[in-house]
Amino acid sequence: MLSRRDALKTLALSTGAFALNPAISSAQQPASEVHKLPPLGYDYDALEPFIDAETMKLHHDKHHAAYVAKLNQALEKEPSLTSRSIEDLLKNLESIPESVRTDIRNQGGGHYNHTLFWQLLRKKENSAPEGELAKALTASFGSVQAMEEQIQAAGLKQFGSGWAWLLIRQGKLSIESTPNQDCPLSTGAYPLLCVDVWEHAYYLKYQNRRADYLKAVLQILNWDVVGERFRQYKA
Ligand code: MN3
Repeated sequence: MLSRRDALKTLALSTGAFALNPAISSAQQPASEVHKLPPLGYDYDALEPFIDAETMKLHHDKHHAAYVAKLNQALEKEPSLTSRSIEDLLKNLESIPESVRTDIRNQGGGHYNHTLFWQLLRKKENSAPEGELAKALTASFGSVQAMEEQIQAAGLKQFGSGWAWLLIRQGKLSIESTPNQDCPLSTGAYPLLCVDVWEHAYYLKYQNRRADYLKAVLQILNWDVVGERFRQYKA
């Protein structure tokens, strides 16, 4: 007898073989593959014990994958949008036909926000902002520690699901939060850093303790990536 797990695996493998058969594949790129789930870039357990492997696996393979799949489904209704990057779509939500605007905002935002979030996580002792970024953070918030406290406060006060952000708005560093999967690109800001505060990001390990989760994430932020985004903005 096949277990349910084996049966699902067999089904997944046979579905994959079906999709790869050139005799039945379409010559055109199907809309369902316009946007792809990017790899996590590290093992599911790479952030233990700060973020557990099971959460990372579900969060990336199920939640993020669902945003990508639903974004692609929405684009099937508006093929004219398939050549535009996710950044371009989110920066210009007003230009999107109303029939798919909410899907682009929610599913597209979910895709962009998570793609950035994975890049921002890394387990490394004593990681901290450096160089121009450190100077700018200190000038704007008083100290790096004060900046971190504000990110934690933004994540805590976001009611329900959403994100906390360090971003540049009108040339100034700012800490904000957004509800749902709303992306600051849509309101003219340039995101440097984001922290997912949806319950799916932390509930398995932290349950209702969002503050503990935020504290943990602040210890595994990849400040090299934030610094690089800051340099790109300045360039
Ligand atoms: Mn999430």
